[in-house]
Amino acid sequence: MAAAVLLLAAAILVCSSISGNLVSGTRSFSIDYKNNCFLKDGRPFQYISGSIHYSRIPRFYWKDRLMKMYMTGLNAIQVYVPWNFHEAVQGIQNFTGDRDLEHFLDLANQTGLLVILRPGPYICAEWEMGGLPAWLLQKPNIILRSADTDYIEAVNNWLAVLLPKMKRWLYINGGNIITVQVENEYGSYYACDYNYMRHLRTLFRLFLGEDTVLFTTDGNTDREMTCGTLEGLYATLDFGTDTNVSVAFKRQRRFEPKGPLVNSEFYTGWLDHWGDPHAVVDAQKVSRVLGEMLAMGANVNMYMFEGGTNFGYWNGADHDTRFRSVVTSYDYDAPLTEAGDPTEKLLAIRDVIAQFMQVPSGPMPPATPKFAYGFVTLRKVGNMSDLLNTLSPAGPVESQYPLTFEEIKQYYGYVLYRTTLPRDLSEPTPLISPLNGVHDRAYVSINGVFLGLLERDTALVMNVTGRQGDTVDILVENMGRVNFGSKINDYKGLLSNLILGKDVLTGWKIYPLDIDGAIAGGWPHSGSKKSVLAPWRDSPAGPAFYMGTLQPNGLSWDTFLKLSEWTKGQVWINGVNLGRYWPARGPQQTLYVPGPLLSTSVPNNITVLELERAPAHLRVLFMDRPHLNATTGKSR
Ligand code: NDJ
Repeated sequence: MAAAVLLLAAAILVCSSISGNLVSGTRSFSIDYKNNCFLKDGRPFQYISGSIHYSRIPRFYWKDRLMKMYMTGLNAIQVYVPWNFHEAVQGIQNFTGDRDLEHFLDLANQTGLLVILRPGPYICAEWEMGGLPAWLLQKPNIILRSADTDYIEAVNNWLAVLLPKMKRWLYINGGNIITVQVENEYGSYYACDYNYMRHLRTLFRLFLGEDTVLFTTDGNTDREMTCGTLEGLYATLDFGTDTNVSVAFKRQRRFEPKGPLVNSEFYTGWLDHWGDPHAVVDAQKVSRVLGEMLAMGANVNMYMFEGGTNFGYWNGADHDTRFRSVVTSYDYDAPLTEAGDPTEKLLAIRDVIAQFMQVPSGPMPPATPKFAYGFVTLRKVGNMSDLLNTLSPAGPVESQYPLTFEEIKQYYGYVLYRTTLPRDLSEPTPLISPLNGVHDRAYVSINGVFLGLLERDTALVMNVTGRQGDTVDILVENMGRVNFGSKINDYKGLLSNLILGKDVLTGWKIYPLDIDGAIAGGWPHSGSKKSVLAPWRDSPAGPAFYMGTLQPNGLSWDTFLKLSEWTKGQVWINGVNLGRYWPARGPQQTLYVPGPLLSTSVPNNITVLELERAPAHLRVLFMDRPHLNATTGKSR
């Protein structure tokens, strides 16, 4: 083992001792296979990089986070491009506002950071469907991440838009992108389709030219490295603090006998799922292993350096033994917190980097100020079932049997399925999802009275009573599509029939719900009269909307929203969807509210969709610190 380390170190020494031969005026970035390193402008170059996802940070804060990364001593950032974030509707791409990728690249450039670009088309990243647009699922048998013709056609169209935009940002063309990743951990996908990878290689070469350094990243096993790598794409791997560094790099050497050592994802922390313990990774371990890799001359990207937030419906999910959705926060226990604040871990990392490179002088930019705005008491707007005229302006789609979200072309959020009871049920009668077809959670009410819920992989039966002809409302929540593994064709809604006693429920009215559209249009705050709800409609149970206002106090500082004793739902402030809350499951207890969202002069509108049960106090609390670890323990 020690010999291996020495050998690797020797290779790097050669690398750093060669003299560069920069042809003046030209910019170059390449791999030096003779001396086992990258060459930038003809000189040996080692990157120390951090992952940051612009899609998880409000644009306003991009510069702040980049500056903190620069001041830690990083010389590069690693960036995913989530396809579905840019092309929500097939054929219409959005690169404006929070999606202005080129502005982000420009800010990084101004800050002095090079870029390792990961344009996918699949990215994993605990992001909805691993970044793939859900409209791909309109082809029911599509084989994602393969040479399937429907998939390839969509990929061709997307990359023909994205990659030409990236070309001028390549370092060799005057920009800051030094390397470009093809696909993402392809070797851990079952398809192992070399034709697909070859096709991507052709596309990337076509749009980015022959001189761009293209690479792949795979998990640290032979199988993954075998299926994920391809000639002409430099093979790198990813691993965390519990991996033996020299053993891992020896594996990379088996696939790339010469060239730079690269850990493309060195895990500084880890992700959280609802219901699991909060993940933490020890700062000392991170700095020790980072130091070990840098001493070998390895190029390292820390995943994540700044995690950010899964705003709206952007969280992904895993499905190994059962479906587990990822929480709203993507804090990741990373060196910069979800709110972009430097941590002890960051300072420890900076100290390690300082042993190898010159870290910029001057103080680390401070944490952005936080404010505890205190309690706001909400009031009920109404039950979901009573608000369909507002929330589903297009009205229902009628169908004998249930249709999926994808079939009615509503890909995210919530859809309401309505039918009637086929017979009197005086005794509690089982409502069953026999094929585990509820994706992912169904909230069941009869005549507006909440009776309970069904949950994918977890609760496939509940009891129902009522009379023939009663209205059955089933609100179905998409909790985020699977982003990793073989189950990424993750259709949402009611995927199969529901059985009530011995009857198959039929004759559905399926209401697509444009909640975000209604809220963006001012609902329920503008023009909403204080409604008087009939007593059974005023029950705290079942899917319902609540509203309130946070009075301006002249500040627009970051804050954290705690919904103590609320059960599960979604929150909007001033029309911005902050994500899901689920304190009952945890571990996340507070939602990050970026300060720039808040008005200093007019009341701030809060809208809550509570899916199960609101507390009697109807209060929410704005605190000056996050609470993400109601439980702790798991680590990686
Ligand atoms: O490349 C992947 C990255 O995008 C590698 N990871 C990361 C974990 O944060 C992230 O998704 C893996 N994800 S291996 C699978 C997680 C299984 C629980």
